[in-house]
Amino acid sequence: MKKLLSLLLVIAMMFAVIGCGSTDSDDADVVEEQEVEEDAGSEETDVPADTEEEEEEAETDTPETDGDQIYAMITKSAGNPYMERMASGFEEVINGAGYEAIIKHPTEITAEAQISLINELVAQNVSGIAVAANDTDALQTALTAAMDADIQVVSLDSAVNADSRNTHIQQAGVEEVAQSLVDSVVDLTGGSGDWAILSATSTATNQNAWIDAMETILEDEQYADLNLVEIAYGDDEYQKSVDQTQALLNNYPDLKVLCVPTTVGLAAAAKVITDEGLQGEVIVTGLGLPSEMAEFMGEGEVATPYMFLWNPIDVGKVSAYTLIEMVNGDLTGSLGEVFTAEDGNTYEVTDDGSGGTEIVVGPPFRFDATNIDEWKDVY
Ligand code: RAM
Repeated sequence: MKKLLSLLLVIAMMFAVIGCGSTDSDDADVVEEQEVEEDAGSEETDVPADTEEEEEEAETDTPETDGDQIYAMITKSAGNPYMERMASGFEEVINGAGYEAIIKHPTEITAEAQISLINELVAQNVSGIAVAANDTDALQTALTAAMDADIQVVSLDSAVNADSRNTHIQQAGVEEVAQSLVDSVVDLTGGSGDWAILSATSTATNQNAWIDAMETILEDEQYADLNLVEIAYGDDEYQKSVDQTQALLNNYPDLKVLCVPTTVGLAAAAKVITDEGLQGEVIVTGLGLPSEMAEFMGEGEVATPYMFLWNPIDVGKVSAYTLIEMVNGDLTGSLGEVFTAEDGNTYEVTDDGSGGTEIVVGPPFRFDATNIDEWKDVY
């Protein structure tokens, strides 16, 4: 009987101990969750974990071990073949390195659409985000939250401001692009007369940077006879760009050249000129995708005798190489850093001229009747 009593006592004590233990750990979990939530809401970037336990928990929660890294690209909008080429380069590099790539094409070409996608990706705890921005400043809160959550962020093609990213992947030097476009306008107008610009959206960082740089170049006395009649916006929508081209033709009967620094706009404008049989009278040039523009180029009187671009697939690839280096802790995006990517090329982080850094992919390339057939199947 005595034996039975002491056995019951031992069992009762064991239950008491287990019970206390579980209560303690439940309480601890609640505290930890509260602390984690507070950290997520705080403005600080690098909040170190308070205890070893928390550090371990943070490590298990982030998918940043080899093999399960997720990299995302947010393009400007759906249905733009240039953006699709850029995304394909990104995917190729990320998948080739054994990681998962997510491509998000916003249904609308707006900052708002991009903000909800960024928020989703932060909730998903991806390792890196590359974004072609629809607005320079509007994505700042969302992207800062991403960086605070240890997600590496780069912009590509169209930049966000320096505080909203680690670096920017710049397709080609802004001044070089602007000078190529101004030289084309001078050449194709003969140096004087009416010309217009058909751009993408009025908030696109890249188009605005090219146009600003063109306007600065045009202040020079030597361009005094050129008359820029209007800057119109087709919002990188094909039909809107067609409509804007037709409006410019109606409003400016002496228009000699239409300069279009967007691939969507250039294809639309060249189609209008061709359909209306205006080749040789109104010339369209700018930045175009060879695959979309080949039918409007070539020998003789064509809508577009020549145009410029760079390889959008490479722009996507370089953004992927850059993010991988950053996620693996080998690059921060600071001025002067250099890295050699899987493609064997060496990339340098340079000054972007507006308080941040950038990596320039290459120079703008000229397409004309002599080479368009070679390139139309490439991109
Ligand atoms: C369009 C987009 C893109 C730009 C190219 C040249 O596809 O606006 O951002 O880089 O044109």
